[in-house]
Amino acid sequence: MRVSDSSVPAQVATRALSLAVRFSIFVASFDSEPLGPLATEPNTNPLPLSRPTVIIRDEGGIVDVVAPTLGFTTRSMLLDGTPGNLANASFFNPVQFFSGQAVIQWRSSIAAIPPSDASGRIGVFVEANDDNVAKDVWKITYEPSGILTIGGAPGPNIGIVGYTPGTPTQFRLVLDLDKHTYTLSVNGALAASGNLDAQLGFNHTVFENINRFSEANYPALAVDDVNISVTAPIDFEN
Ligand SMILES: [Ca+2]
Ligand SMILES: [Ca+2]
Repeated sequence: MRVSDSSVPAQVATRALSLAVRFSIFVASFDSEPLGPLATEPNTNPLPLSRPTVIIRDEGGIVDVVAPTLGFTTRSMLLDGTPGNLANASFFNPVQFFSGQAVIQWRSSIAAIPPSDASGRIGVFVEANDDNVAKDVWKITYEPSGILTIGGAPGPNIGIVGYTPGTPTQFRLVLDLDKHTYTLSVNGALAASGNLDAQLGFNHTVFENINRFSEANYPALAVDDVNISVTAPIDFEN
Protein backbone atom coordinates (compact mmCIF):
# COMPACT_ATOMS: atom_id res chain seq x y z
CA MET A 1 0.00 0.00 0.00
CA ARG A 2 1.33 3.40 -0.92
CA VAL A 3 0.78 6.28 1.27
CA SER A 4 1.34 9.64 -0.17
CA ASP A 5 3.47 11.84 1.95
CA SER A 6 1.70 15.13 2.13
CA SER A 7 4.69 16.70 3.81
CA VAL A 8 6.55 16.69 0.49
CA PRO A 9 5.43 19.59 -1.64
CA ALA A 10 4.72 19.05 -5.27
CA GLN A 11 7.72 19.72 -7.44
CA VAL A 12 6.88 22.80 -9.41
CA ALA A 13 9.66 24.31 -11.42
CA THR A 14 9.70 28.03 -11.21
CA ARG A 15 12.23 29.99 -13.13
CA ALA A 16 12.22 33.65 -13.96
CA LEU A 17 13.14 34.26 -17.57
CA SER A 18 14.23 37.67 -18.72
CA LEU A 19 14.58 38.52 -22.39
CA ALA A 20 15.33 41.80 -24.02
CA VAL A 21 13.64 42.65 -27.28
CA ARG A 22 14.91 45.40 -29.56
CA PHE A 23 12.38 47.58 -31.30
CA SER A 24 12.78 50.48 -33.68
CA ILE A 25 11.44 53.89 -32.73
CA PHE A 26 12.67 55.90 -35.71
CA VAL A 27 13.61 54.76 -39.20
CA ALA A 28 13.97 57.88 -41.31
CA SER A 29 15.53 57.72 -44.78
CA PHE A 30 13.58 60.72 -46.17
CA ASP A 31 13.51 58.93 -49.54
CA SER A 32 9.72 58.92 -49.87
CA GLU A 33 9.31 62.46 -48.52
CA PRO A 34 8.43 65.28 -50.92
CA LEU A 35 11.15 67.81 -51.57
CA GLY A 36 10.84 71.01 -49.54
CA PRO A 37 9.99 71.69 -45.90
CA LEU A 38 10.01 68.45 -43.91
CA ALA A 39 6.82 67.58 -42.01
CA THR A 40 6.61 66.17 -38.49
CA GLU A 41 4.54 63.38 -36.99
CA PRO A 42 3.37 62.80 -33.42
CA ASN A 43 5.25 60.28 -31.32
CA THR A 44 1.91 58.61 -30.54
CA ASN A 45 1.84 57.19 -34.09
CA PRO A 46 2.55 53.46 -34.53
CA LEU A 47 6.25 52.65 -34.43
CA PRO A 48 8.57 53.01 -36.15
CA LEU A 49 8.24 56.69 -36.94
CA SER A 50 9.77 58.08 -40.12
CA ARG A 51 9.75 61.80 -39.36
CA PRO A 52 10.93 64.09 -36.59
CA THR A 53 8.30 64.86 -33.97
CA VAL A 54 9.21 68.54 -33.56
CA ILE A 55 10.90 70.95 -35.96
CA ILE A 56 11.98 74.49 -35.13
CA ARG A 57 12.66 76.91 -37.97
CA ASP A 58 13.42 80.43 -36.91
CA GLU A 59 12.49 82.80 -39.72
CA GLY A 60 15.01 81.99 -42.42
CA GLY A 61 16.04 78.72 -40.83
CA ILE A 62 15.66 75.73 -43.13
CA VAL A 63 14.72 72.11 -42.39
CA ASP A 64 14.08 70.67 -45.83
CA VAL A 65 14.06 67.38 -47.66
CA VAL A 66 16.59 67.83 -50.44
CA ALA A 67 17.79 65.97 -53.52
CA PRO A 68 21.14 64.19 -53.16
CA THR A 69 23.63 66.66 -51.72
CA LEU A 70 26.91 66.87 -49.78
CA GLY A 71 27.96 63.38 -50.81
CA PHE A 72 24.64 61.62 -50.23
CA THR A 73 23.16 59.64 -53.10
CA THR A 74 19.52 59.78 -51.91
CA ARG A 75 17.24 62.42 -50.38
CA SER A 76 18.28 63.69 -46.98
CA MET A 77 17.20 66.20 -44.34
CA LEU A 78 19.03 69.52 -44.66
CA LEU A 79 19.33 71.79 -41.60
CA ASP A 80 20.53 75.24 -42.57
CA GLY A 81 20.78 78.11 -40.14
CA THR A 82 20.99 81.67 -41.35
CA PRO A 83 22.39 84.64 -39.40
CA GLY A 84 20.31 85.00 -36.22
CA ASN A 85 18.22 81.92 -37.00
CA LEU A 86 18.16 78.37 -35.70
CA ALA A 87 17.10 75.22 -37.53
CA ASN A 88 16.58 71.95 -35.70
CA ALA A 89 14.71 68.66 -35.84
CA SER A 90 13.88 66.67 -32.71
CA PHE A 91 13.04 62.99 -32.52
CA PHE A 92 11.13 62.51 -29.25
CA ASN A 93 10.82 58.95 -27.99
CA PRO A 94 7.27 57.89 -27.05
CA VAL A 95 8.52 57.69 -23.45
CA GLN A 96 11.75 58.52 -21.69
CA PHE A 97 13.95 55.48 -21.20
CA PHE A 98 15.95 54.87 -18.04
CA SER A 99 17.02 51.29 -18.70
CA GLY A 100 17.93 49.02 -21.54
CA GLN A 101 20.21 49.74 -24.45
CA ALA A 102 19.52 52.49 -26.98
CA VAL A 103 21.18 52.56 -30.38
CA ILE A 104 21.18 55.89 -32.25
CA GLN A 105 22.48 55.74 -35.82
CA TRP A 106 22.66 58.39 -38.50
CA ARG A 107 24.79 59.73 -41.30
CA SER A 108 25.62 63.41 -41.62
CA SER A 109 27.62 65.70 -43.87
CA ILE A 110 28.42 69.37 -43.38
CA ALA A 111 28.79 71.87 -46.23
CA ALA A 112 31.91 73.65 -44.91
CA ILE A 113 34.07 74.18 -41.85
CA PRO A 114 31.90 76.37 -39.55
CA PRO A 115 32.96 79.90 -38.50
CA SER A 116 34.77 80.38 -35.21
CA ASP A 117 31.69 81.26 -33.12
CA ALA A 118 29.89 78.04 -34.13
CA SER A 119 31.68 75.90 -31.56
CA GLY A 120 29.18 73.53 -29.93
CA ARG A 121 26.32 74.66 -32.16
CA ILE A 122 26.11 72.31 -35.14
CA GLY A 123 25.59 68.63 -34.54
CA VAL A 124 23.57 66.02 -32.69
CA PHE A 125 22.34 66.34 -29.12
CA VAL A 126 20.95 63.43 -27.07
CA GLU A 127 18.66 64.88 -24.45
CA ALA A 128 17.12 63.93 -21.13
CA ASN A 129 13.96 65.41 -19.69
CA ASP A 130 14.94 66.33 -16.13
CA ASP A 131 11.90 67.86 -14.41
CA ASN A 132 10.83 69.34 -17.75
CA VAL A 133 14.28 70.76 -18.38
CA ALA A 134 16.16 69.35 -21.36
CA LYS A 135 19.71 68.34 -20.47
CA ASP A 136 22.48 67.16 -22.74
CA VAL A 137 23.10 63.50 -22.03
CA TRP A 138 25.59 63.31 -24.87
CA LYS A 139 26.43 65.45 -27.88
CA ILE A 140 28.67 65.57 -30.89
CA THR A 141 29.43 68.76 -32.79
CA TYR A 142 31.21 69.81 -35.95
CA GLU A 143 33.86 72.16 -34.58
CA PRO A 144 35.51 75.15 -36.30
CA SER A 145 38.77 73.29 -35.66
CA GLY A 146 37.72 70.65 -38.19
CA ILE A 147 37.37 68.06 -35.42
CA LEU A 148 34.23 66.18 -34.39
CA THR A 149 33.94 66.72 -30.66
CA ILE A 150 31.81 64.86 -28.11
CA GLY A 151 30.54 66.17 -24.79
CA GLY A 152 27.51 66.34 -22.52
CA ALA A 153 27.03 65.18 -18.94
CA PRO A 154 29.36 64.22 -17.36
CA GLY A 155 31.76 65.64 -19.94
CA PRO A 156 34.44 66.70 -20.66
CA ASN A 157 34.52 67.68 -24.33
CA ILE A 158 36.77 65.37 -26.31
CA GLY A 159 37.90 65.81 -29.88
CA ILE A 160 37.71 62.43 -31.55
CA VAL A 161 38.29 62.60 -35.29
CA GLY A 162 38.55 65.07 -38.15
CA TYR A 163 35.80 65.50 -40.73
CA THR A 164 35.73 66.46 -44.38
CA PRO A 165 33.03 68.88 -45.60
CA GLY A 166 30.85 67.31 -48.27
CA THR A 167 31.68 63.78 -47.18
CA PRO A 168 29.06 61.82 -45.18
CA THR A 169 30.14 60.25 -41.92
CA GLN A 170 28.36 57.21 -40.44
CA PHE A 171 27.69 57.33 -36.69
CA ARG A 172 26.52 54.60 -34.35
CA LEU A 173 26.02 55.55 -30.71
CA VAL A 174 25.12 52.90 -28.13
CA LEU A 175 23.77 54.10 -24.79
CA ASP A 176 23.74 51.46 -22.07
CA LEU A 177 21.19 52.91 -19.65
CA ASP A 178 21.77 50.13 -17.12
CA LYS A 179 25.55 50.46 -16.93
CA HIS A 180 25.43 54.22 -17.70
CA THR A 181 28.01 54.01 -20.44
CA TYR A 182 28.18 54.96 -24.11
CA THR A 183 30.10 53.67 -27.09
CA LEU A 184 30.50 55.58 -30.34
CA SER A 185 31.52 54.11 -33.65
CA VAL A 186 32.44 56.39 -36.55
CA ASN A 187 32.49 54.85 -40.03
CA GLY A 188 32.39 51.42 -38.42
CA ALA A 189 35.37 51.91 -36.12
CA LEU A 190 35.27 52.40 -32.37
CA ALA A 191 35.85 56.13 -31.82
CA ALA A 192 35.01 56.81 -28.17
CA SER A 193 33.47 55.34 -25.05
CA GLY A 194 32.80 56.62 -21.56
CA ASN A 195 30.29 57.20 -18.83
CA LEU A 196 26.81 58.72 -18.84
CA ASP A 197 25.16 60.61 -16.01
CA ALA A 198 23.55 57.87 -13.92
CA GLN A 199 20.44 59.93 -13.15
CA LEU A 200 19.46 61.10 -16.61
CA GLY A 201 17.23 59.23 -19.04
CA PHE A 202 17.07 59.17 -22.83
CA ASN A 203 14.17 61.33 -23.94
CA HIS A 204 14.93 62.66 -27.40
CA THR A 205 17.55 63.24 -30.08
CA VAL A 206 18.02 66.64 -31.75
CA PHE A 207 19.85 67.51 -34.95
CA GLU A 208 20.75 71.18 -34.70
CA ASN A 209 22.16 74.11 -36.57
CA ILE A 210 22.11 76.83 -33.90
CA ASN A 211 22.78 79.97 -35.93
CA ARG A 212 20.50 82.01 -33.61
CA PHE A 213 23.28 83.80 -31.76
CA SER A 214 25.58 84.71 -34.62
CA GLU A 215 25.68 87.11 -37.52
CA ALA A 216 27.93 84.68 -39.36
CA ASN A 217 26.26 82.30 -41.81
CA TYR A 218 26.64 78.72 -40.59
CA PRO A 219 27.07 75.93 -43.14
CA ALA A 220 24.21 73.53 -43.81
CA LEU A 221 24.16 70.07 -42.23
CA ALA A 222 22.65 67.19 -44.20
CA VAL A 223 21.39 64.17 -42.23
CA ASP A 224 20.24 60.81 -43.54
CA ASP A 225 19.30 57.33 -42.31
CA VAL A 226 18.30 58.23 -38.78
CA ASN A 227 17.69 54.95 -37.00
CA ILE A 228 16.89 54.87 -33.30
CA SER A 229 16.05 51.70 -31.42
CA VAL A 230 15.89 50.54 -27.83
CA THR A 231 15.72 47.27 -25.98
CA ALA A 232 12.91 46.58 -23.57
CA PRO A 233 12.92 43.70 -21.10
CA ILE A 234 10.15 41.14 -21.22
CA ASP A 235 9.83 39.07 -18.06
CA PHE A 236 8.27 35.64 -17.96
CA GLU A 237 7.56 33.29 -15.12
CA ASN A 238 6.82 29.71 -15.84
CA1 LIG B 1 17.95 59.07 -47.87
CA1 LIG C 1 23.55 78.77 -43.57
